[in-house]
Amino acid sequence: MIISLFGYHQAGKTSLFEILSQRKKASHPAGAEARTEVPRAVCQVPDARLDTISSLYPDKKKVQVHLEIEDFPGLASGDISTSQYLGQLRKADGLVHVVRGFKDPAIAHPRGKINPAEDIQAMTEELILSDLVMVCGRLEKLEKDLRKIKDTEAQKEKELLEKLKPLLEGGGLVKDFALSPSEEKMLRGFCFLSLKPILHLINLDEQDLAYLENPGLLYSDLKPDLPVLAFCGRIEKELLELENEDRQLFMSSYGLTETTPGRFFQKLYEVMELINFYTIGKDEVRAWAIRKKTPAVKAAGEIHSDIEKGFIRAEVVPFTELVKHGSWQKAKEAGLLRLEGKDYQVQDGDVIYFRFAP
Ligand SMILES: Nc1nc2c(ncn2[C@@H]2O[C@H](COP(=O)(O)OP(=O)(O)OP(=O)(O)O)[C@@H](O)[C@H]2O)c(=O)[nH]1
Ligand SMILES: [Mg+2]
Repeated sequence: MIISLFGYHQAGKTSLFEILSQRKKASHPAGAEARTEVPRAVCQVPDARLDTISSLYPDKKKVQVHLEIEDFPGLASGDISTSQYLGQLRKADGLVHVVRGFKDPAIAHPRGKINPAEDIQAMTEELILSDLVMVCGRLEKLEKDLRKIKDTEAQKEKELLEKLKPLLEGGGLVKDFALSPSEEKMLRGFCFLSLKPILHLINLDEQDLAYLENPGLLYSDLKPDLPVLAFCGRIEKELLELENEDRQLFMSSYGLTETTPGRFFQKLYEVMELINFYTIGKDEVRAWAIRKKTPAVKAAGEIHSDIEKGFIRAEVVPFTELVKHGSWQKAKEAGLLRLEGKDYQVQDGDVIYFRFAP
């Protein structure tokens, strides 16, 4: 899964990238490549349930969920529709919009003033505009083609885009449009930005650290239903430089109880509607991320396409039962193992063994 960090210039994207990937310095590609290549890092998602399962199987390796994050170069105001990175941004599974909250007068803001709520609104409009440009371009092409040749599929697509266009023109997101499964399939290839899950991360000023848990109190014009999280890039980057004990001291001196990655991934999971299931293999105990409502057969496919193809049954023990009984075997003996079929919707915290015919 790919998560793209993007936003206006100098908002703190690279700082966040380093904090999430726990790198002291992001290794950006050098030379000519630097102009086109977006730095990527693999992040391990902290997971207390996996730690617990792993403690029951100390001989097995613990493997956390890995998510890839990308650090996009900063955008100027109004830049997104023409950005050379637009194509790559469209490939993301989830977007993280990094928004400047810190005040430093030495660092200019591309929109002229520090106002997170306005930045979020402006960026949202930019995402919508980039989708609208695509819709208009495609409609033009379809109209031209349909004048030459009759094509029912193209006609259906045209009708759908004609419904979508006024919504976007009115400032709506593709996400707001109630799409049927067939319409969703028809639009999949567009990779609309305003259809993607998005989390806004406000990079707070050190002075405003007291608002970390509740940035809405500081920025009262933030829409309350927006998925927003605050962090303080400067402080957390300093934390990266410290070893364990000093870290704790430094954190308590600022009254911090948790670092950004834990809070970030929890919120990202909510926004992207992700859940974890677990497997206990011969050599490793592992967490897997899937979207809510994923059927068991597709969850099996996350592990290996052969398991999906040869799927027979999913043996399921919920995390709480596994922990209560101390092992898979004991939970099974207590009659807590369920056999589920292909269409079973995997639940958050399910521990699963997939039976399959190789
Ligand atoms: N005062 C203050 N400065 C910060 C904070 N976070 C980042 N900065 C500074 O802002 C500048 C930009 O930070 P980056 O993390 O590189 O921001 P960016 O969004 O990746 O920047 P571009 O990629 O150039 O768009 C750096 O000089 C940072 O030191 C913060 O929380 N407080
Ligand atoms: Mg950067």
